[in-house]
Amino acid sequence: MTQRVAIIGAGPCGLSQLRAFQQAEEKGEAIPELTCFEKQSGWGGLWNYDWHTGTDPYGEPVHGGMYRYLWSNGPKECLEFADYTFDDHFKKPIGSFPPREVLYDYITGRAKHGDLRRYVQFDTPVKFVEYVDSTGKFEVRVKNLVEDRERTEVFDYVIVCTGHFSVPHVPDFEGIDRFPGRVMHAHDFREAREFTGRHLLVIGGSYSAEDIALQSLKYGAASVTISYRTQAMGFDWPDGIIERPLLTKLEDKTAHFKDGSTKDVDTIILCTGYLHHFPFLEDRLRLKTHNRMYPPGLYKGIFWEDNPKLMYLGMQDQFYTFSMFDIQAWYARDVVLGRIAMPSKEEMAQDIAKWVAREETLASPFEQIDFQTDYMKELHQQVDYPPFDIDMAADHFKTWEHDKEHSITGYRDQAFKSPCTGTQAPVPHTPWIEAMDDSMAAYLRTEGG
Ligand code: FAD
Ligand code: NA7
Repeated sequence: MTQRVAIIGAGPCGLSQLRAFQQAEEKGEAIPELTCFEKQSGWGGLWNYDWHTGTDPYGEPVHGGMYRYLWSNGPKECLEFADYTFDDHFKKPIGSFPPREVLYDYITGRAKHGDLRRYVQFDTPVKFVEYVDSTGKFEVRVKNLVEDRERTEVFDYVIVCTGHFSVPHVPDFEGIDRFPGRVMHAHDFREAREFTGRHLLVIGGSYSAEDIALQSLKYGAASVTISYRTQAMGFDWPDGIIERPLLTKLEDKTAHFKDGSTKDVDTIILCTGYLHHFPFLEDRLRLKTHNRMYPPGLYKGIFWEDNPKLMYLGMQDQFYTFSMFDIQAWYARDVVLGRIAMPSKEEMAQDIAKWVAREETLASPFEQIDFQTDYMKELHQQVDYPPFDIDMAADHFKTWEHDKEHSITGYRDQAFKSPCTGTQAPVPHTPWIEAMDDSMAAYLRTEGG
């Protein structure tokens, strides 16, 4: 009997998974019946910009947390699909740090090319997944939002591709409940111009804090104070941005920090990360982790140790994104197709323990890059994903780290070489700090063209 595979989510991971199966089919292999459930009306996951905050028109929690004026925060060469390169899609070299719409066009371009839409049921969130021991299958309850109707289907495999950057982590701070201005999480940030002339307090010390602080200043905020818990990002911030240790309390508009300093602010943006949150999975199937490079419990970073017929893609903290999702998807596919045999429980546990132990020794971003590169290589060598120069991609990440140290406002003006095609990206026609228009048309415009 034909096996059935449920893919939950049609973001980059879900689309990678569909593409992986489709590639096997193109090579003449029989593939299982695929059904991808997507809660939104469109695909592309976070890259599918959604102006809503809070709940969507159906009362479902809004998934998207990407905002206007979001330019890629890493070189696009490090996320390139080896089986559908930027040259394949854009037919000309493009810059290394494109805005969101360009990457959305790229991801969905491959999906359209392969007519992957036929597998996707939109407006259909997965509400609950249970594994039935007696049948060895999953019962998946979904809701058709348009018809307001639930139904249950049975699957042999479930692949969770719901991402882990959409349910905000919202810590409490003394006095924040009486703060007389706006308090929001990065997940609800959409339009930096809302804060023109404002004094912002951004709490967090990672990518969201860095980018929201920078772009708020770029679009006219009067000042941005970044408050970190563990470590200052320590970039050479432009005038208008300062870093302070952790917020200890708020008294009216006055923020007090651990070093005794204070600052009056109008708006607070919590860039305090996200929760791995899977309320739609029964407890014994649910990955419980914070954002880390190798969440324990996932063999090869994919297979749920207690029940490897359940898979998770893209659940690690990410340097690599789309290319890593592809490699994971190819590997997951090959296990489903029986091309790769799963080892014994003991071997799985040992393999996970080996990676987790190494993760715990990682002392710098460079070591994290090497770690994720080795992880990618290990999976890549076992699947027929097209070859690409992954060492070049790893070097790009290290150069990018240096570029950021050198100039946090200028790193997006650098240009990298493709590890897939060797194509050298052009330098952008407008420096990022001066580029106000984030449309694809503006970005792809060539001088004089
Ligand atoms: P997502 O993109 O989150 O997609 C998950 C999909 O699953 C969504 O379509 C969602 O609607 C669907 N879904 C969720 N729950 C259900 C359910 N119960 N039933 C059915 N469908 C469901 N990466 C980069 O490479 N470069 C960047 O510049 C970059 N910037 C980022 C900026 C922000 C603000 C954030 C939050 C992330 C950024 N990322 C960036 C990382 C980003 O997470 C990945 O690029 C990528 O989107 C992850 O893909 P995914 O498929 O795992 O998850
Ligand atoms: P990350 O990278 O998971 O970082 C979360 C940040 O939030 C991190 O700096 C944490 O500080 C900080 N945090 C968490 N809890 C607190 C509390 N209680 N107080 C202060 N600070 C806190 O999430 P991001 O949103 O930055 O990035 C996620 C993705 O979005 C990423 O892929 C980007 O591409 C865009 P810590 O350093 O642990 O002390």
